[in-house]
Amino acid sequence: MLYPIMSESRQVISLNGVWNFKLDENQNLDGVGFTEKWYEKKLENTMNIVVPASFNDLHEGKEYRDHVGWVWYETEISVHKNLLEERLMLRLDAATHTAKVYINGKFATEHKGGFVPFEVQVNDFINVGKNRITVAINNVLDWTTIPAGGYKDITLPDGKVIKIPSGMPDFFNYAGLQRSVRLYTTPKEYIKDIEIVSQIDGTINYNIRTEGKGDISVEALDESGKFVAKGSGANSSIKVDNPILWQPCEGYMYTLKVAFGSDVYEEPFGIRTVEVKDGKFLINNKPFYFKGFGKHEDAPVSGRGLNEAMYLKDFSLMKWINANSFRTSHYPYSEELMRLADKEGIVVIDECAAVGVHMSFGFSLIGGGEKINTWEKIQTMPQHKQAIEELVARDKNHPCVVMWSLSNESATEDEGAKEYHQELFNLARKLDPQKRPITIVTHMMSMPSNCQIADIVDVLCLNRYYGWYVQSGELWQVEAALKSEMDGWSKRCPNKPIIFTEYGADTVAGFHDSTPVMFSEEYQVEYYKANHAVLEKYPTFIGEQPWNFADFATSQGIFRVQGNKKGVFTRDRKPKLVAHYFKERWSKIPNFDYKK
Ligand code: GCB
Repeated sequence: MLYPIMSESRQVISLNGVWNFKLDENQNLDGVGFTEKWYEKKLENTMNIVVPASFNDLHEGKEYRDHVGWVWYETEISVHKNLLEERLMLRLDAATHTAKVYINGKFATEHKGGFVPFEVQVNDFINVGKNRITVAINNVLDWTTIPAGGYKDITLPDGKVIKIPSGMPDFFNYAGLQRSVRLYTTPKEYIKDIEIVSQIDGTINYNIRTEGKGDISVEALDESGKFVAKGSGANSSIKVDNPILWQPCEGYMYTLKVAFGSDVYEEPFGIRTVEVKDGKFLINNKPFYFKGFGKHEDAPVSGRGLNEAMYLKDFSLMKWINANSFRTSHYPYSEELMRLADKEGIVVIDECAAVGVHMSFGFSLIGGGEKINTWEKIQTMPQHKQAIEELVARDKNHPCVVMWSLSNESATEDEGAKEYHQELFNLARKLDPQKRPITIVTHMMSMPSNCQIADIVDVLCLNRYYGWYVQSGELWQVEAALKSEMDGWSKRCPNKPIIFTEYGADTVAGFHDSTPVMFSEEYQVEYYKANHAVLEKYPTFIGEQPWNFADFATSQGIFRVQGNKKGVFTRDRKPKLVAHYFKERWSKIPNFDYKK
């Protein structure tokens, strides 16, 4: 799906700003707004809300912040007649997690999946003059959604049964219109989609899909806007002489300017290749070492909402600490962030929103709850496939994306995991024009002895907490336990690259101790040293992404102190002691050829 841009043939109109907002009945998963048809007229008794942002932290009170179920957004716009002479689209960059859109009281579209854009042509809904757009959004996750999660029934003293979340992923369930809402126009005959695949000799293969009849011509421009190559036809190739490659930390970007009839669209692209070969992860044919983080889209006040200043700050801190990469744990991040990563040369493992696809995580981890074979019960497959289709459709041309992650910590230790994930792997491989490597990130109970998906993936991405959730406070035990697992992988998958996509220790900024004890800043440093002492010895260990870049909001629980505190930075982006350790460590690890 093309990102909305202005060009000589296209207009973009932002609908961001202050909207009207109303909670539907808390914990009534059906909501009363539909039975009472709130969308038919202007919403009553509303509060102000800002789009884009998560709604949760913008007003006070538990009933508001922890609202479960439907919420209603509404805005009124006035439209000039010229707009309706073009093809007019309404695009919502993210509505988390399920949305129904009404225009002037009429149902226009709906979408399930809270982290990717969707759009609808609105010429038949919009009038010249005043119009009302109403969006109902539901934040409920269950065993059919991606992310997945559970609910349990609670009976109140008055006999009323309500649902409360149970077994949700470890990040606060921020929701709402978290990214931009826009109208945009195209000519009636228009460019639908562009696929770009580059080779490092400067060959650019492209494939352009259009609606209507007309000739297609393309021009490649360099970063200064200078013309460097041209071609024609829908499916062809051009050659850029002496190309400047897209490199980690040097994100050189070209533009493919496509003209079709009266429509013009400009798609940014980089020239680079990625491949997994002989136990190495090659970028432009050179062995790359991942230094970076698992992240979240998370910030005070705006929650998971679009926050471009924070994106730039985070990338600046990543450069300061000598990092080169991150994973979009645990859902696709905003298009603006991905475009910035392209320009900044930050390498991205792009994860679809499949987190929580495990129906007895507690049982597997500590023997708590019931043992359920996830793959016999869970119904996420249709949504999971849609999530992969939408992710690849959105992000396929980004040079920053070097690998797809199809899920985080699903029940990969259970029988059936291989069949479930093989289908998704085949789908992603088929859809991606660049045929990037693909991974499935596994948790601590998915070991060399029982992991069902290790043979499918191109890279083993492991989330491991030796010295935290196991060997807690006993760092001297880390060596033996970690070595035993790593030796297991060397035996089972001798030539497969391994990245630690998560490892970390909760650390409350300002807690210090002369003897490093858990939660102190000193313990966090010692924790990483103990892990690195083992990992460094393995030639196929090709990347380290501590969990997490920054402290982040979670739901409440006895394991969380106002959120997850495993950040290398605090939530307001101040370095903890360990940040200085990583800055020093990573200054000595080059992007390329670290592991020969
Ligand atoms: C994990 C999860 C991540 C959690 C983290 C933790 O394995 O992938 O979402 O936040 O552990 O801190 O427990």
